[in-house]
Amino acid sequence: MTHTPATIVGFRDSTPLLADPIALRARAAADGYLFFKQLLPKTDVQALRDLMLTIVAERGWLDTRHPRNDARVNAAAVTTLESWGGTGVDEAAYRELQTQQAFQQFQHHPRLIALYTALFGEAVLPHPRTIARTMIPCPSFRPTPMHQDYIHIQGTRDVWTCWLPVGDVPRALGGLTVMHGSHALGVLTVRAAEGAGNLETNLCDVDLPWIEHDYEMGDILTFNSCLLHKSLPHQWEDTVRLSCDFRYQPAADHIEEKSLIPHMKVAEWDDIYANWPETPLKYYWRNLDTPLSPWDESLHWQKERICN
Ligand SMILES: O=C(O)CCC(=O)C(=O)O
Repeated sequence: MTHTPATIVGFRDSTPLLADPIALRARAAADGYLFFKQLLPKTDVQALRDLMLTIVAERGWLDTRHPRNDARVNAAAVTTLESWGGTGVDEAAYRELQTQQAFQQFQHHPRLIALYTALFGEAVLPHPRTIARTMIPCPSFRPTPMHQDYIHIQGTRDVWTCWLPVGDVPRALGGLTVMHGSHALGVLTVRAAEGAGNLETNLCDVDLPWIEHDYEMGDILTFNSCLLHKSLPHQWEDTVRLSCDFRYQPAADHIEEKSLIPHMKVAEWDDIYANWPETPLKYYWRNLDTPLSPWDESLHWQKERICN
């Protein structure tokens, strides 16, 4: 018999713990995730939203009868759109976003670096592989299945994802939900699935609650790479959901090589940097000498019975 986990609405805000790194790490270790209300200035996130929406608007995917910032879909224009690798847009649109300095440098936001420095208590490596999701509700769209990022990232178990809503993301818009304390279950087996990542965790008889939240622009959720998470159903069929996934780890820990290359190999770094001015952000990780660890392909094979 399978068990249906309970659902809780609303994260506890960890902002007060930023001044107390020991308590911050204790909560992170116990829960597997941390939520920060208004960690980022709204104006900074709005600039990123403007960039992402400009790229989709230029392709005719937004309904021009509404203000661009409302992110309303031009349903007639997206009937044949295929979400490339779970990014929500096609490969060309995703490549254009990935080449933007304003997008790539967002993960170095001083407030994010300060958060992960407090969490790790040592120098931080933001993973060069950055991910954006411009989730356009089109016929081929599928919500992100339940998974652990470790399967896709590997390297050290001390990688934390920053899930950054780029705009308000109420639950009905399909924001991220996490299973409280599930990082303690270890690395679980997977099966093939539709939606970002194309792998879903096999989960049997686990009595841990899912936590959902109505995110406001400026909030961030961060979680350990073994924490189970998924997106909620995208119920607003006329509105795009925008978010980013940035990953962070202690710079001295090992990393799997694919975390150092652009997401989905959408471009080479030289192409991404082609129109940037000179900046230390180019190839920033090469100064850190983070050791490499091998990829374990066997984590992608299903080894257990399927319970859900
Ligand atoms: O935003 C989403 O739908 C998926 C994000 C996610 O699960 C991830 O990047 O690991």
